[in-house]
Amino acid sequence: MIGTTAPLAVAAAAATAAARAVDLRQEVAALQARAEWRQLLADLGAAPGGPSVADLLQRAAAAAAAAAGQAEAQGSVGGVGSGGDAGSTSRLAEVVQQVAWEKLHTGDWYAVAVVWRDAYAAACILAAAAGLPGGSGRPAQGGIGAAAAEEAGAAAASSAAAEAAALGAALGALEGRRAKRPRLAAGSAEAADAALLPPGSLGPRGSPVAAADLPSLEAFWQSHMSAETPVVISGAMEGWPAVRRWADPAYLVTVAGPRTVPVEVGEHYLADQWGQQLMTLQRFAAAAEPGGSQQAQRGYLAQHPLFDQIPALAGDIREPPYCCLGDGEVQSINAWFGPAGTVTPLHTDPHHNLLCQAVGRKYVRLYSPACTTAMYPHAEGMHTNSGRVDVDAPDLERFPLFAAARFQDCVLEAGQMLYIPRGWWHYVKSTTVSFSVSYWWK
Ligand SMILES: O=C(O)CCC(=O)C(=O)O
Repeated sequence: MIGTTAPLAVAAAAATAAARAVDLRQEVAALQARAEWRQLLADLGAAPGGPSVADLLQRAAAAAAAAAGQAEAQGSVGGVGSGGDAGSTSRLAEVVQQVAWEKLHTGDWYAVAVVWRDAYAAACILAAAAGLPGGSGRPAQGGIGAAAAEEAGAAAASSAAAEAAALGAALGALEGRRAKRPRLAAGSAEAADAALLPPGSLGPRGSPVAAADLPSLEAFWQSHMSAETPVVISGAMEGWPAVRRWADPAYLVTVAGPRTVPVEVGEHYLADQWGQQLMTLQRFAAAAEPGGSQQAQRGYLAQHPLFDQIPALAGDIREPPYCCLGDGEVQSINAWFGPAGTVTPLHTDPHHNLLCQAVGRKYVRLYSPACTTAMYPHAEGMHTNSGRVDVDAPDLERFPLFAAARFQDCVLEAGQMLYIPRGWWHYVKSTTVSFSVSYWWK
């Protein structure tokens, strides 16, 4: 009960908290009555490691309901967050969160049972309920009376301010990361690569490919896959051991040095004097280093299903979750490994593509399907999906429409992946030793 000398605002806050406690008790009771809740407990009961988690969830929900009952009876500003039951709710919910989190982050994402997502969500709801009204997940100080009410109010306000400050700092950091780089900044890695870039690259004739930091599946679907627009995705290769391991040629040699791989030799696959050679990965990796013979010959281990051939290397890569969209059927996973200067000429593919950069940098230029005429595709033969224009030295007398075609371009860095929508024309040139992995899916 609130003391009669309590200021009106504090009395109002206490009344609001008590009303929230009533709401919450009803919410928790409703949660427990729902068919989904029962289903969740049943599914957990059948999942490996799930029965004890089902038990913890039930106890957390019961403690939340009891705490809401106490708070309602006391008219406490602590809401569900006051008293021992709130503490139990929060501790039990935290354990469930931790167990579910472990399950969600172990193994391949698609192999994790859906029940662990639901268990995690339910635990978050209960943990949030335990922390009302501060929302910190910890029981708020408080009880009866103006002083306690004021203290609770001040604590909530300062915790809210701290949360806002932390959020502001996080957003600031994100904005900083997203800040647009000047195109070809002097002294940058891009500037160092500039000698290798085809004319017009990263300049006003093109525009930068959109960038996104670890977009959600929904955002990726809405803004890129269904909209058929390319995007450079950062932050989605954090779990790839390849990014760290493959930068060291000695690692590749240790894992797969004696294995024989097909290497394309020549300017690119449309050029005269182009051919293929078989050699060991060890020999190719050594010669692909700067100044090595493969750089001079433009040797390229290109579009090769290396991970079927050498499963030990497949353990270093992770299928991007975005590949589950659409029909969600990955058609092929290919390796692209070579020295600086390898070229894949303008072409289109009938698949969605995520080109994942594990090592080094690549320049990529993209033209939408609307530009097909300006790409001057080969009319017949094996290469009707390839353009006749040489992007490095375009013959504008023969191919005049090419000059006006608008494009998007980027330099893909290690740890980034580029989404190339189905049917988009792309030209790719490595500007350093480079190792990429492409995922093609329907
Ligand atoms: O990385 C490359 O050289 C070409 C990649 C490509 O064309 C593709 O993934 O479709």
